[in-house]
Amino acid sequence: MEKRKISIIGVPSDYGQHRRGVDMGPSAIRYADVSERLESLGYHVKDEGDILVKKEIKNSQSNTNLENLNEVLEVCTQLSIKIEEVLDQGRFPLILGGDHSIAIGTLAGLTKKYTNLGVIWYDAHADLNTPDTSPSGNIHGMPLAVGMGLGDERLVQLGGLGAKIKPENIIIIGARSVDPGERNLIKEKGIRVYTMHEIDRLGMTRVIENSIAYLKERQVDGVHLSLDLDALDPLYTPGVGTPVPGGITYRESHLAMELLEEEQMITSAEFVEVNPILDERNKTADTAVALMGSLFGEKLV
Ligand code: 6HN
Ligand code: MN
Ligand code: MN
Ligand code: MN
Repeated sequence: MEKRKISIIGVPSDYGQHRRGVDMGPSAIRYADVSERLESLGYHVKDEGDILVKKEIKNSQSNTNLENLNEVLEVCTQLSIKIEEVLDQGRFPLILGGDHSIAIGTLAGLTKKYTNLGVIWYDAHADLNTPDTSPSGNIHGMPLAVGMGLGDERLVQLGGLGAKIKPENIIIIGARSVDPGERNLIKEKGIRVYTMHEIDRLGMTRVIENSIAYLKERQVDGVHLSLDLDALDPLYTPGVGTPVPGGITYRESHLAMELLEEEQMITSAEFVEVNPILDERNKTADTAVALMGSLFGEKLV
């Protein structure tokens, strides 16, 4: 089988939340040898460099329900254009965050090509807040809602498409910190969620097998993996801004990536929320790259 061509896109943005340092995520992941790892698996890897993110002094006193909206809009607009370009070249977009607000741009770019996109949201959080329900005003808690067409119109209209993903094409895996407004939305829209409870009860194998079967039934034309490193337990990924105990293990996560690879279903991926300032000797970036290895077919024997 012909190995795919991968384009790495760095998005050094920390505008979706309050903790500085996550803008250095792409550097930390590159330092962990992402290109070399994927090239060793036989892929043609092109590092597209970083999306240009202007560094401004953030007003920590600001008290809005949409922190740094203009900066997030600018970053996401550029990212969506870059992704479209990469897709046009027949390459696999591999996006390195940055905080999770960048997924607004990712989804906008992807849905220029995919009209029935499936999304696997691997995260401790649901990221389904709107400005009305957000407890923090941080946009990194909103990208999945924006993808469904909910929330601030300027974010929703990014890329000019409005709603980009159908609620029934979304699967959240690893949730264990869900806000009241998010819980209501999950129920109202019937979004499929595998919380830690289901992962414990079913095991990761069935969680992923069920997810694959579900997305096939939906007849999706592509599947985006949005992997927030805080889905894993902070034991394995301490370098994240919003850690939540009781998370997915390192081994379960590798298994998940391996099962997805076997199915050859994933058509784009992003690894977000790596914050090297909060990390222990680049452990979180190392874990991200190790998981990419499994996602792209690394085998021991
Ligand atoms: N993330 N639900 C919280 C909020 O502020 O909306 C936390 C969001 C975390 C977002 O980790 O990508
Ligand atoms: Mn604030
Ligand atoms: Mn997230
Ligand atoms: Mn999260």
